[in-house]
Amino acid sequence: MCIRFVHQVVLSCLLLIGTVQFAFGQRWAVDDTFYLYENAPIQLHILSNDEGADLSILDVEIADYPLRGSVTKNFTCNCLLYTPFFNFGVTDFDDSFTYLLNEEVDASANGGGVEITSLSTNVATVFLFFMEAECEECVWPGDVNADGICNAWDLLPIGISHGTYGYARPDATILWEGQEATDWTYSFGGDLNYKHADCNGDGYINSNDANAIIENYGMTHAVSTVPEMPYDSGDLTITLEIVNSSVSIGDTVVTNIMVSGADGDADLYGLAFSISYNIIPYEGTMNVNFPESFLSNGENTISIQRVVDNTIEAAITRTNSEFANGTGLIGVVSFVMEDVLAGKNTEENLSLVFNNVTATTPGGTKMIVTPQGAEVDIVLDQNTPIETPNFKVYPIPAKNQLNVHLGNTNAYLLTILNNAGQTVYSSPLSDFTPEMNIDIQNFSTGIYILQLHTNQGIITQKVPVLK
Ligand SMILES: [Ca+2]
Ligand SMILES: [Ca+2]
Repeated sequence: MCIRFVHQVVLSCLLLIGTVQFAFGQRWAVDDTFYLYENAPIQLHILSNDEGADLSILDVEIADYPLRGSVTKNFTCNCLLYTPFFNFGVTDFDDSFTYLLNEEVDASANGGGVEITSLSTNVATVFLFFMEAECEECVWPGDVNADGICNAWDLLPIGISHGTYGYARPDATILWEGQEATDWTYSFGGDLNYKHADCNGDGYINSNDANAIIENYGMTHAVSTVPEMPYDSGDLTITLEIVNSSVSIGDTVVTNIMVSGADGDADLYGLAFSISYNIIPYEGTMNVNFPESFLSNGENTISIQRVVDNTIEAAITRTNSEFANGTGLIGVVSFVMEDVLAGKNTEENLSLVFNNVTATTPGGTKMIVTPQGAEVDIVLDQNTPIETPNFKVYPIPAKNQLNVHLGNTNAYLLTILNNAGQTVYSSPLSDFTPEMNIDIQNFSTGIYILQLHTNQGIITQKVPVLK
């Protein structure tokens, strides 16, 4: 559906009160209050609803007629005349009708309606509403699989159709709105035209179209049906393996994403998934890396990821229309653990769970996937706050140099992690080190985690760096 907001003002010599009402859904109009007398017509200027269009009342067709009055087109006022029947306002208080507009005149509108509610004898509120044109076949840039939401799963059809040419969209943008587009020759395995993968509308499907997914991530629009990709018989298992044997607050948690097929090697083309977690990571540290693997050799793949609430959503797909065959590690999830969720206790485990795992073939079918999550113990006992008198980190935010006053922490190692949980600085400390002046000129803007390793545990301090 193409979004269009329209203001409506109805004028009448019998106008009593006009109040603006921000109506629900697709309705957007101004209420008007009329005196209604039986058999006395009122003028309804419905065409003012259709802002910018030069419409004639000839372009209006009444779709559903009112039950307690009559409606006619009036060429003099270029409006509709509504005439209440005999008992309106006395024993009958409500009425309504709908109308359609000629789409050739205004493709963005398909009509509207009028609701009449009598407040008391002879006084009625008349509410005109405007219906937007149905645009079921429109392209919403980023919602490639046309399921009504823009997210990681939309990357998979781009991988399948990568390199295909078709009709460019006139006046194309990647703004989140329904955009008219001519059907291309090809469709995905389901009833989904390739035009939806050309997010930027240039008539060619390639990695640039994934930018619309990033731009519009999480946006939604209404859909009446969702095209489903058919299933293939190929099956594979995807497993999370947490590398840490136990996890304490402040630790960098590393989890491998492993893939295998029914008989060892797997055939795989694209993969989208979310992983939910029951802990709080340091802001900005939750990350999925797709290192070189049987699926990705650094070429012919595109990937995307986004943290959404307590999950991370990610997708990777090949773009060369050829299966990758192999087994083993295809991704690494890493984060620094800040805290357990409220209500958790020492008996809880860190739990990572796969959701909505979708694997695709080059031909556009889905494969059967068996997802397996992972758990490890959370160790809270070691995390009773360590006394850190005189420990100071400054300036905050830091720019080119970071000063760390160690006080009496007796730390033996200082490390700094980036927001992907990777160690970017490490230095052993001796008992005689009262202060460290660390050159961070090569650091880019972001949140870093400074860790002091002591015999009592790890002291963690967030350090924002601003260039
Ligand atoms: Ca989608
Ligand atoms: Ca394109």
